[in-house]
Amino acid sequence: MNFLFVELPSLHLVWRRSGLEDRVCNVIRTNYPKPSALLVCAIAREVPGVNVKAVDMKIHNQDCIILYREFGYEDGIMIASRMGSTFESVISQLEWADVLALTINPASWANIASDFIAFAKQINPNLKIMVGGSDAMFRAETYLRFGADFIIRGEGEYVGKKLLERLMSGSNKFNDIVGLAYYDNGRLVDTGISRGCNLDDTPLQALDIFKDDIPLWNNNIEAYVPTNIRKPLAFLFMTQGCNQACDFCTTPQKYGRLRFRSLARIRKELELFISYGIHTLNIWDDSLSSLLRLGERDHLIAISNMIHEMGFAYEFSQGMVIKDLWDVEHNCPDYEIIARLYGHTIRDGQWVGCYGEYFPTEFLQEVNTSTIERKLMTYDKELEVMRAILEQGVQELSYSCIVGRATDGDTQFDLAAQRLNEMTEIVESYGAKGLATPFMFSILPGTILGRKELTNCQYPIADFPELYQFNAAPHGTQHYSPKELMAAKDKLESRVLNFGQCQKWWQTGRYQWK
Ligand code: B12
Ligand code: SF4
Repeated sequence: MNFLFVELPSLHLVWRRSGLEDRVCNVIRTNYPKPSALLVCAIAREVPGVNVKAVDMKIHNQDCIILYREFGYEDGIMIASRMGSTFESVISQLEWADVLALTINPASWANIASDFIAFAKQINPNLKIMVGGSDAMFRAETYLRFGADFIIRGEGEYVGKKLLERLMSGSNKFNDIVGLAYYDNGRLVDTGISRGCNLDDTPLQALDIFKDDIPLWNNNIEAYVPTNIRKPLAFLFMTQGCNQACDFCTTPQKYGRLRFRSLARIRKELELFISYGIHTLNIWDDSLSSLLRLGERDHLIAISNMIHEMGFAYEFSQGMVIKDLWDVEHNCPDYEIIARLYGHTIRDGQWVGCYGEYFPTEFLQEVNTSTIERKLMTYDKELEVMRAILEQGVQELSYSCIVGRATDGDTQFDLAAQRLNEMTEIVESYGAKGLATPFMFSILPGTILGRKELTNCQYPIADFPELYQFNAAPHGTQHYSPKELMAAKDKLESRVLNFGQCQKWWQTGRYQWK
């Protein structure tokens, strides 16, 4: 059986208004290792008789921008395009395949997925199409209507294998496989969400399948990797799930409770990276520091020691739960753990240890951030943790503010601007680079909020999925219409980024350091 994984082209969303410059309204990220592809391909090839190929359409042909849809948005139009390889460029792979696998995590890719599924079925009507990821698993019927045959709900480790085995055997019985949605004679069958797999049983990332792309994995997430850090880089996940329950986040519903990998398993993955010449990591765990709350302090320290011993430079691209870095007993930052996680040395002329992090402050527009989410602390304590991290000599820090909650108006935006600038000043006073990245609050399927409020948006997800990606406003607030909210975010950006940074961001969807 021939199994093809396709990483679809990027979304490129432009807001066009009369008399104003066009404005890119989404972050565009391309040159990174695709974690879902690397894992799903590894899962598939564990099934005897399955041949695996993969194509990353985001990383190639980035000059190619093809319009696929326009829609009215406030006083202008949104122009939605695909950026990357053309559909036509994968015809021969689609003809070769028996199974097509897609991962659709961000909802904003839904219409690209829909068009690609239709295209793939036209090229090869016998294809079985499987789609997983955050958006597909929580909007399974939408993706089945697009033409997908199976939706993978939750973790794919067991589901993926079982499903492929069943298809290989010619069986039509799938209703005993937990983690699937599909139509059986027009009737929806939903076997629930698959969560809680043993992370040590997960196969290693299928780097060999992407070996030609590895040299292109040279960009981290916000702006650029410092020049003194070796490229290419790899993505590393050592835990899965989360025991917190922030109401805007999909992770707890998607993966369930926090679990972690053994040191031996992590070491194997790191050895694999080294064998491909990779010495830099983007650590993407949703809440790595929550190991502390699980009573796994020693494990966290051992992980950090091992990564250092093995000579890796790394950044915490998803950040840490800031509150976990606070020593409650002594009422100060947990200096010991911060030194372990964020420290570095120079070995043989190379940076070994932490060079950067995303610092998830999230709701700086609130006077008391700690009342918004359990994972946050008061602003002054957050700053203390930030200073403690900077003392370790990290080179760059990005920090966010999620704006556009129902109560947000001018006062909140002013406070956000003031605090983001204050943070930049602090970061720069340590000789590091700071980058403020305000995000638009979006209510997503699979979140606590989504269950209550998804249908109240002026631009519902079913019709306008492109707007659900943290940089466009599918809704307004009590004080702003969607258009005014967009303007407020632009103004905030112009207050916390310099002219060049704003131009780059608004014109290309890419951040840059000052
Ligand atoms: C790493 C990450 C990124 C990376 C990589 C992209 C990616 N993988 O999607 C980067 C930084 C590029 C990224 C960017 C964005 N992201 Co992001 N990202 C994540 C994060 C933290 C982990 C996802 C991941 O890679 N996990 C590891 C892989 C292995 O797991 P997985 O994809 O879930 O796959 C497993 C299963 O789902 C299943 N599976 C999936 N597909 C398939 C297919 C088959 C056939 C099978 C069998 C199984 C299967 O099996 C896999 C193994 O268990 C998630 C949060 C989360 N915990 O999910 C957010 C998340 C996916 N991101 C999100 C968003 C919104 C974005 C952005 C739009 C944010 C922004 N404004 O910039 C951008 C857009 C992406 C882009 N390229 O421009 C949202 C999506 C929510 C939604 N429904 O829209 C999430 C869920 C975070 C959140 N806020 O809740 N992201
Ligand atoms: S935002 Fe972070 S801490 Fe909160 S539920 Fe999601 S993963 Fe957990």
